[in-house]
Amino acid sequence: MNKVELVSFEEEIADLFNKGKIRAPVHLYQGNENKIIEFFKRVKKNDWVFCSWRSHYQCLLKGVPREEVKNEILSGRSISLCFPKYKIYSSALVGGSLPIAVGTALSLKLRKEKGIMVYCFMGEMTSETGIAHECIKYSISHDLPIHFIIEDNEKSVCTDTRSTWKLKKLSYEGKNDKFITFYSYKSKWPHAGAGKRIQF
Ligand SMILES: Cc1ncc(C[n+]2csc(CCOP(=O)(O)OP(=O)(O)O)c2C)c(N)n1
Repeated sequence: MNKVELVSFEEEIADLFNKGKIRAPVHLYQGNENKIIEFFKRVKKNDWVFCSWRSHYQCLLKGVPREEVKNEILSGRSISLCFPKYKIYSSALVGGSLPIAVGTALSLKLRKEKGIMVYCFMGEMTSETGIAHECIKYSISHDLPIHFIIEDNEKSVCTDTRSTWKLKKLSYEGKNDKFITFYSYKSKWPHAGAGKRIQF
């Protein structure tokens, strides 16, 4: 999927949400298309992808057909999209998917399964939680086949992440190495919803 297709998918979901056709939360992406498309060039069919409540782009880029993703969203499951056949899992709990991603990577290592990677996406506030620090520390120390992608939109719902922690620079900000990719983007959408109906 290219940038135009990703953006138009989110626009269609926003429109459906604002018309009351989706009766559950949606968390939309916008503004990170170039970065996430570039990142997905390295993600193979057999790799695992773990996400948060904001995962439409990852599902589409992992190869889940557009209509399948849309149908799940229309059924009210945008917040925790899981497509086991396509090896993509999401959790709506802050930090919820992280230990599962680490466990998957540990299992791959213990079984000596070569050539399969685990990719674990999270927002920048999630990356400042204890659970993220533990998962990242464990993965690096044990040299697990996992890579964490931290997507920085500066906010946790409506709260500024940097002022919360009184940090000018976040813990993983600027990292771009074997285990971590950190990138920033600005979205036109609110944390949840699409600007017209109930939103956080
Ligand atoms: C355990 C838990 N606590 C609180 C929430 C409510 N919550 C949902 S998203 C969110 C903010 C997360 O911000 P960030 O990690 O930066 O991700 P973003 O939504 O900005 O992509 C919070 C506090 C939750 N889903 N789970």
